[in-house]
Amino acid sequence: MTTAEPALTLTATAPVERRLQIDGSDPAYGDWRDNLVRDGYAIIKGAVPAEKVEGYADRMYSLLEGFGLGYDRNDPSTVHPDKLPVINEKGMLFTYAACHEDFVWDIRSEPRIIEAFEKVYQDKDLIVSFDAINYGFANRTNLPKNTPWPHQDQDPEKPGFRCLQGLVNLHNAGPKDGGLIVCKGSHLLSEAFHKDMKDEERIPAWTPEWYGYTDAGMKWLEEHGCAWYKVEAEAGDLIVWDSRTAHYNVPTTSDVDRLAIYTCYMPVAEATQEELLRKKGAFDNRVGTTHWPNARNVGWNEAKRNGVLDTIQRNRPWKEPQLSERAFKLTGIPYIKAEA
Ligand SMILES: O=C(O)CCC(=O)C(=O)O
Ligand SMILES: [Fe+2]
Repeated sequence: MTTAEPALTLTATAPVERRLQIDGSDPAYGDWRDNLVRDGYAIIKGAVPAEKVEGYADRMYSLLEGFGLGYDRNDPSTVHPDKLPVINEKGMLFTYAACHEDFVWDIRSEPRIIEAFEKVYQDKDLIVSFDAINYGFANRTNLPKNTPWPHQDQDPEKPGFRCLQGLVNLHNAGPKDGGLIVCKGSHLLSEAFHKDMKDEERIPAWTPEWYGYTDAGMKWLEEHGCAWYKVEAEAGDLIVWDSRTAHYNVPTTSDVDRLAIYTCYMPVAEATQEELLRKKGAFDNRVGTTHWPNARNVGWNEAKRNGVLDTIQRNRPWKEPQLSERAFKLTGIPYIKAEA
């Protein structure tokens, strides 16, 4: 009796994709992930569809005009603190529940943005940060100076690639336009940097997930061959960077306002139940977080102008968001386990 040999079939299998490690062990992907691994940042073109970008920019301007303080997007002389809600010198609008405005949530829910983060983490169960939004006005005559604030958004005690940050530009960001500036390659040197600098005096940080570079730190980066690049991107592009990458933002020197929405996601599996509960509290109260989606730190809505309560106070967004099922998952709320 003869037994038939099983037919040998060769099936081509795609390489198993795994979470990016950004430690020299990642395979080449032939896409923007290779740039992220090498440079510490990358650009994902057209993450917001071109036909939607202008509408988002319009809603972002309308939010400011809707405060009724006199700001008018078509009149540069109205770029004045008296005519605007409280926005800091770096362009951040933190309070007035602005981080939960409907257009901000609509951008956070854009499928191509979410997909970029799914690709990096190889995980579809993600949570999103409730970040500030950024107005980098062109006419800065009446605004305080935005001086360099080089930093990384990660605790030096916790090395390795832990969090991917992102932002979407709603206007083009050319060489003269304001926006993100990064120290290329500094992510891979972060561990060595902190070993060398551990005894140096630190710039005070309000969260452990932040480290500010001193003059000595900047010199170290330069001596180790890291150069600073102003990231150029078009309206609708998503810029992502490793939290370890040294960065800050620069004011515009052109006549184009910078309009940016921060979009940072991480796997819900990397957040504790306690963090998810705190995040739910932040959502319910319509307050913000940092770039870290796990809501280790949450913000507040009370706006203060020169140390005193602003005449305008908002605890709910001007326009409440309508969350899709996907967007609601990004709040982390559906992942909270019922108490036993
Ligand atoms: O506005 C930017 O481009 C960067 C903002 C930033 O680095 C931060 O808020 O930590
Ligand atoms: Fe940052």
